[in-house]
Amino acid sequence: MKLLAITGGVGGAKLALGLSRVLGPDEVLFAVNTGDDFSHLGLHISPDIDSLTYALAEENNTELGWGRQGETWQFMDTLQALGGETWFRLGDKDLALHTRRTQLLREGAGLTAATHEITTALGITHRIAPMSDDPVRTIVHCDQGALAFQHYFVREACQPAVQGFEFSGIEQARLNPLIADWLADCDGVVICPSNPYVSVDPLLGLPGFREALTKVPVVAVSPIVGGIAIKGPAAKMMAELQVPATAGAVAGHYGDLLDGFVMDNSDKNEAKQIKIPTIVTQTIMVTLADRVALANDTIRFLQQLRAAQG
Ligand code: FO1
Repeated sequence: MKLLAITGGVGGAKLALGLSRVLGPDEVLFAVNTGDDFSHLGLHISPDIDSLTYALAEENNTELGWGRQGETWQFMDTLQALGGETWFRLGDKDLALHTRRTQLLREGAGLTAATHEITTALGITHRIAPMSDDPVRTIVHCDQGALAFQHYFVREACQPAVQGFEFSGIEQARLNPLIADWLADCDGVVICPSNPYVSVDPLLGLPGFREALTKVPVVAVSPIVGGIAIKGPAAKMMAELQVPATAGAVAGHYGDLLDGFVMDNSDKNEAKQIKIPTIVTQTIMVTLADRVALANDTIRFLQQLRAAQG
């Protein structure tokens, strides 16, 4: 089974780790959102690439939900003492990764090549494919005006009420050829349990990507369980966009793109109302075994859908 997994943020990275334990590097490619990227302190920061990188390297900081485990914060403490910006926290080891990426980009490497250099150095064998090497930046339109994503998410701590999203640069951005080539001969696509608006929609908005997905079965794993987002502001955003914070509303958001939908056991009563094939299982991932079990459920589901498509 050769799959493309679409992911962004911590929730998606959890399932991605599970998939990486079940499928080898020639069986799954991770397509990652770069709309959260920004330039900060002279560094190119790619948070969703970092979340996935640290998850696959099993270096992720599970307390913070971002960055690296076992961090020290001398850079931040010293920057604070020098009057620098410290609202976006960079651990000392994490800082080295952003510095290395920035240096590679400055030397002319694209984001894909820079990411490959870094993931290889961290012993990761699976490929992480940024959705594009061209810049796409998520702008959050909210009651404070238009905010760059990290200003909304970190500096304002997701407090502003969202009105809509804009992906600046997306019309000119080219879908990563690695992803396009993979899609041309893969067996299915998994949309990991990521925020549909800010982690998945940037990929779906890339010229040609949505069309390329129609050739293979696509399943999405709901990031909403029992009316809440396990991680992050998805449920809050849905409420502010006057969308019910339900798994069914996530399936509706993706519309006719989906061939199947994976929901949590706690939402099984809702499954009946969903018009596309649906499986109900445990989607809350606490342990590595949970991640692997959900990966196996999702793969089996795709295999069934593919067999049914003939
Ligand atoms: N999120 C926070 O809430 N506070 C931070 O200080 C913070 C720092 C940070 C540094 C590197 C990185 O890769 C991610 C970081 N994040 C932080 C998380 C980041 O804002 C989110 O992971 C994504 O943008 C949304 O998934």
